Amino acid sequence: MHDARTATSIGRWLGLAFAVCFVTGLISHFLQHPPGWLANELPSRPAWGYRLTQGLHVASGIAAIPLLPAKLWAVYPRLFDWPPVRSVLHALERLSIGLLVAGAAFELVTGLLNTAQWYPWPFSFVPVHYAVAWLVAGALVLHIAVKAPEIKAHWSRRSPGTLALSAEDAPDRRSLLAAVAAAVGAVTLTTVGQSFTPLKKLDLLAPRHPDHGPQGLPVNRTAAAAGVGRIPDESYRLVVDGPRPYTLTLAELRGLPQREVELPIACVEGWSKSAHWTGVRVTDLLERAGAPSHARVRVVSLQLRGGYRVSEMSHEQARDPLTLLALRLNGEELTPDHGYPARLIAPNRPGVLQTKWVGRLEVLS
Ligand SMILES: Nc1nc2c(c(=O)[nH]1)N[C@H]1C(S)=C(S)[C@@H](COP(=O)(O)O)O[C@H]1N2
Ligand SMILES: [Mo]
Repeated sequence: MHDARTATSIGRWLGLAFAVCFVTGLISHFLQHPPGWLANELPSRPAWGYRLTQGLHVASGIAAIPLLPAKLWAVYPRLFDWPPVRSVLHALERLSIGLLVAGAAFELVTGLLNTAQWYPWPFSFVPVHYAVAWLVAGALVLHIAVKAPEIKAHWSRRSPGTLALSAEDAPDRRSLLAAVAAAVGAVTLTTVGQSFTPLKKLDLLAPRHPDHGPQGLPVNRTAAAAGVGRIPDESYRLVVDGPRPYTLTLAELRGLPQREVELPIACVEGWSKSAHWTGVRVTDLLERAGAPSHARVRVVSLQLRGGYRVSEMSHEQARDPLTLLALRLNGEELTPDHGYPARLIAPNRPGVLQTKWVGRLEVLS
């Protein structure tokens, strides 16, 4: 069970999980933290784009959690190879494996704790998780390149390298691989329901259930936690700041043409759910302020403190007919926890950028 065939069998599943996790993580990351040159170019379609990339990111990361220890267990006797280093090149290769193992374990642990919104470390999660992802990707490509001849020799059961093994080893390996597959299946089936809602009945282990929350939708930060409480109707104002700035009362906002859209909230922590939203098209509000069609837009919450009180939209996201300043959710007025009296809902955006308790739209030049 500690031979190259076992390592190859588990390794290719682990490699696939890491590849999916890396690519979807990059897409999700750029949708949440675009570099300057990309900030006004983010696409608003497909509307479910972020829901898919972040759902796959979290699911592939969770699937990798049983795969990584299984792979390490299959190869650990090699840690004690003698002599420990045969050449400078060999030393460098072993060093890169050390980096790969430490980085991979770090990504899976920090990612998993992030899904539970638990940050028991002094550093900022996003930049560190992102930087280490590149390190792991580089070390993994190097590892696959170095091991390519061995991987090739043991790719299939009928590969020449595999045939040389004694027949009585086969049942042990089959049991091990079956156990690993069962573990991956179990952790996947009991968590994907947090975003893949057809399987929500099986969602037993994910921190969130897509149905649990006011108006049938989970809440990450409640109004109380954000320190906004219930905003009184009489004092609420929406300020639209552009070439022709104006202010609307809640009654005026409710008097504007209302649209209904179906869009998901997809939280970076892994849960997502589609909902029906009713409100005023942001593009109509911007048009009235005389905003140029190519302008970026900043959305500012009435929340006074906290990282997610402000978000920005590319012109395409701001002008998409699906993008609403929503007043209603699933046929009812928003509850305070969902952003009463008005919150942003836009296609292909991370949940953290779907700003609640919106008080201001700013047209950026
Ligand atoms: N002003 C403000 N808006 C916010 C947040 C926040 O902390 N403050 N949290 C965001 C996060 S992380 C998510 S996932 C969504 C969740 O929306 P919901 O609570 O209505 O489901 O709101 C977003 N909007
Ligand atoms: Mo979120």
